[in-house]
Amino acid sequence: MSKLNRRQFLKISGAATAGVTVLPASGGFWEALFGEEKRPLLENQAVKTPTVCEVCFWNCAGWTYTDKEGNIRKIIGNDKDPHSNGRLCPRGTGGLGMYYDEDRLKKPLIRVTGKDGKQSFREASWDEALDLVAKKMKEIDSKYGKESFALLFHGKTGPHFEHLFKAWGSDTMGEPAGAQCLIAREAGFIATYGAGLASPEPTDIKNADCLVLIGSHFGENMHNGHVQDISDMIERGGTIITVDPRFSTMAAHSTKWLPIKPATDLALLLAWMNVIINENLYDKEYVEKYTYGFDLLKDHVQKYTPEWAESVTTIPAADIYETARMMGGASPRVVVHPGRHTAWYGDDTQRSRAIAMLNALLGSWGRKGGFYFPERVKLPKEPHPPFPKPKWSWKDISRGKHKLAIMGITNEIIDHALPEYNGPYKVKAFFITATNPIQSIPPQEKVIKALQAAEFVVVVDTMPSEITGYADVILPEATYLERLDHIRNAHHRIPNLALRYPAVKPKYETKPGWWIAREIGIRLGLKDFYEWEDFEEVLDWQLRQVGSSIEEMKQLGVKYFPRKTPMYLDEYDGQYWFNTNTGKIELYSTDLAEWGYDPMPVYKPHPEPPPGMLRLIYGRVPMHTFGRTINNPNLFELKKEPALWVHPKVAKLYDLKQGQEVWLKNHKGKVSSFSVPVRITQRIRHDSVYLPHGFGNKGRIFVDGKKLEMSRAYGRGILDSEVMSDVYIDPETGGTGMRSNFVEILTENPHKKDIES
Ligand code: MGD
Ligand code: SF4
Repeated sequence: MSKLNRRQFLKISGAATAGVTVLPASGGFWEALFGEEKRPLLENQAVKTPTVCEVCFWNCAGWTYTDKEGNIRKIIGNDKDPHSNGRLCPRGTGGLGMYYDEDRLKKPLIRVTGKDGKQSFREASWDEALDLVAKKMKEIDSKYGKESFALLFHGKTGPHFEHLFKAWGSDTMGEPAGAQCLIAREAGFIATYGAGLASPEPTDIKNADCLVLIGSHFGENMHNGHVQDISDMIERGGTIITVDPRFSTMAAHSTKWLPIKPATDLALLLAWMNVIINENLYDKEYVEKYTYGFDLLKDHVQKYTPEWAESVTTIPAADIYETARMMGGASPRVVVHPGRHTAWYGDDTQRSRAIAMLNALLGSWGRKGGFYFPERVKLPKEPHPPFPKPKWSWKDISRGKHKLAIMGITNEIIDHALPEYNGPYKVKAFFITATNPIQSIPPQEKVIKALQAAEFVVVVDTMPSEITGYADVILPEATYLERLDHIRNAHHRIPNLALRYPAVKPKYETKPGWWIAREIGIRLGLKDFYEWEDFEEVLDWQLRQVGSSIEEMKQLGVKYFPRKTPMYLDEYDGQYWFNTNTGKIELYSTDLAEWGYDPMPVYKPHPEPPPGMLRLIYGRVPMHTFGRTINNPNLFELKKEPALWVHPKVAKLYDLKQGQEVWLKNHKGKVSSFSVPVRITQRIRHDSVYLPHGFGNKGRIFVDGKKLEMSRAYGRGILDSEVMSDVYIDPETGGTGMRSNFVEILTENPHKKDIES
């Protein structure tokens, strides 16, 4: 493949170069904000405040610049930040659009009519809205118990509400970043190494000679620091192997692209292990010293030959041999990347296990150029009385069925709110903050049914996204640029802390999450859990325990602390004890065996597209994070709507023209609400279509008779979740695989009759 220099790569991967502001120098958004006059911003005219980006969950640290009139003028990266190295991605640079978006929720709202997602609200004071929330929480408690009030959350605002719920006595909680994203990956690595990965993943791409990406579309999904490491790797001439049914941005810069048949990745991984073991390409000393079950694995993979895998994956056996040898040749400086959104096919823990095991064979876990051992600062938690013990919690809902459910499983919490659920753990009310389950927890029909059956729903959001239409009370949160949140304390090469501090006062009548949670807590009689007035006091106390302070962090933004333990395995003199039953890396998992799961991954075929249908695969575009950015005025300018990628053969079959608007109908007859233009391209396999996630917004509420919606994003593109009727449950974790949904393309508007009538 062509060799690109770093500058070209970043340009392609991000549509704009990471670290260079994407705001137009003149016109468009800038003009809309500040009028015709284009005022240059001088350092001495601005106040510089540290922030941590919330546009995606890489959480880069940066600086906001606020001018004398109190306008936030720009956000840039913090040079000291290991997540961004001083360069924000286009989404992060455009993050100030979240603050300036005129469609934002501005005041607390209380429902006045029914509950079908389109109904009416009236404005309320904070006191009235918070009193109502507290009253309803007490009511639900007295009728069903506190545990029946479930919390769904996401992002940095989540911990404020977790604290509230735990202090009150409910631990019925979950986030889509678990079951709909990375839970299976974490479980697969924990079963192998006794350790998960968290974020940012401790991949030592900086020092790697070979990087293998299995469905990880870096550059399109962002992950800023890693994109920078990869572009350096490209410059160094490293080997990159990308496995993807789509010729992704990363595939375009890879040494080898393997256009795998969707749903068959585990077959490829097993065949790679077969070659690496049979051709003695594995790291013998490492495997002998640190692993358990090698001989069992050797026997297990014998049947998974590259020739067998060719028939399953459609990747030629010769390519499987060649890429296995590339990995073996680079061992241990190889990263077989674990990915992040791994909720694909319902065998996701086993696929992630196979990735973990392949890394172990290559000797890359804990090795330079493979995976380093990350470390974080031991930051004490704020002191408070012990949390009361709930009678039941998310663990009772999920752990019996899924032994590796390491966090609340959102879709199971939702199942427990359905009218047909008659068991002991009934969910009767929801508190939903910074997540939009209508888009993110398919199947959509179930979520809607559960929300409609609930006796009370509170939504804390910044935007009138779909979920607000199902609320009884809507509480408008200030954006990340206007509020304090917990200190970012991520695992990293060198332990470090980063501060998010408000650049400006909250706009309109919005309030920060910590304030909302505390006010509810006080109304519930939980004063002992809130022995402070302002969350800044908590942060300052925490920082002082580790020798810093808010004042210092306001100057630094990011502060480093010394490592206490070695970063690589070799520095432990063979004394390393893995946190597994055997103390070794488990190629044969003793836990999985004991709990009745496959102790080593076994390939099982997945559903195939019915005749005439195509598999729906989905992902990200560089300018947007799920649905949270689609109305952001800056980012909307960069990407207004998605396109449906279709292969020329499919286009011919349906007689499609480039850019033609189409609708989708899935294998259960579910039709998309809106249309999307087609992009006819060789870059996608003929058996699949590709649709970026997060578009197709149809949130619309009425406030005192006036329509409130995300005016730019409303109705643009198709939401993938709308045509996801089936999810495949990962038995080990309960995670929901979403990639076995199938669609046909409709060229006529299926809603035409409705419109005409
Ligand atoms: P977002 O679109 O970020 O995704 O799932 P979600 O967290 O539901 O929705 C966040 C909501 O938070 C939006 O309503 C937004 O307006 C609001 N919001 C944004 N910022 C703030 C804030 O500061 N405070 C408050 N209170 N609200 C805020 C993400 C999840 O979705 C993930 S992590 C993955 S990996 C999965 N991806 C995925 C997919 O690709 N396809 C499908 N079909 N489903 C998916 N589900 C998962
Ligand atoms: Fe923000 Fe981009 Fe960093 Fe994500 S990768 S946190 S959007 S700057």
